[in-house]
Amino acid sequence: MDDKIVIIDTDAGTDDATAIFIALAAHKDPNVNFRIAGITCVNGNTTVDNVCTNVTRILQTADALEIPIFRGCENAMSIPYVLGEHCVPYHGYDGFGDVDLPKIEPKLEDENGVLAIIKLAKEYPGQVSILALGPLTNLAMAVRLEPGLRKTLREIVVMGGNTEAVGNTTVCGEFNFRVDPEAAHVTLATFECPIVVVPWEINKRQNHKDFRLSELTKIKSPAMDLMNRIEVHNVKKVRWSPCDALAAAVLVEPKVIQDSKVVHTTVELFGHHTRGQMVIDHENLLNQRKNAEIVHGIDIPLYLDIIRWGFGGPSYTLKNNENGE
Ligand SMILES: [Ca+2]
Repeated sequence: MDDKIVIIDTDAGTDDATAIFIALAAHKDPNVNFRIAGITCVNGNTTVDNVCTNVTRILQTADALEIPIFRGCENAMSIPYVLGEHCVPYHGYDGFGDVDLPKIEPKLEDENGVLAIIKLAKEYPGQVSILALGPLTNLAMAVRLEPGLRKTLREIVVMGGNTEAVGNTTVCGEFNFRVDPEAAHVTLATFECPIVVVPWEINKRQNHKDFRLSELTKIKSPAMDLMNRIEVHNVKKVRWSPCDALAAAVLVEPKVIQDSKVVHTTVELFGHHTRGQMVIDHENLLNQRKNAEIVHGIDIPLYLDIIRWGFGGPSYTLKNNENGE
């Protein structure tokens, strides 16, 4: 099979960092058919400029600065999302925990991230998988600029949306969808490739804080050193379940999905309380195209093996082979 060519679209974010380290492990592992062609940055957890710096820092840490980084959209397609006045962003104002890190300059390509998605999709027709870890502004803008894109991607794996109307940003809004509901709507309605959605609720049901503190913290690797610094506040919180990491694991190793359902889904744009909520046609009442596979259950031991591997632990592929899989 042809290589899986991957574009990571990110609003990094400490959980994006975990996801990107998993993708980088796949990129570097000769046993995994996975190559990162570029990383596009988008406004979300922090400003797009901070995201560009954070992604540069991740690639520098992984000695992978040959992967091109593109600056994408600096705001939502329609109405900018403003965090409540007294709210501190979950990943800190700079996305990386507001800790004291050495100053670095972002290493960016000249091209905008939206145009880079279009260009790479044309360069590798039918081969490009998108790992979407932030608000979907870049993707939606790309398909509006180049409608042919809706048929030329291999797949999109999205961290975002919700299945039970559980919000983490507003009462009914998951962060990535709520920051740019129009972009989430366009993405789900327009792209015709398989779309896998890893919703908020599946992350909310997990807590791997003990694993994080007792196992991951002790791994000696540049990636883990960086995570131990930028997650210094997040690991003190009640739960540790890095949402974006699960989307990365799903893209790298689809066997991590144990339960999923293919449905028609869309996004509420006009509700006072429900703007940005993902709406699933459970009973097929709209009789519309089933446009997304929603992940409901995962193989947790395999997922944790993949996270370990992302930070320099043993390859999860070797363990699977030992098990005769
Ligand atoms: Ca993210």
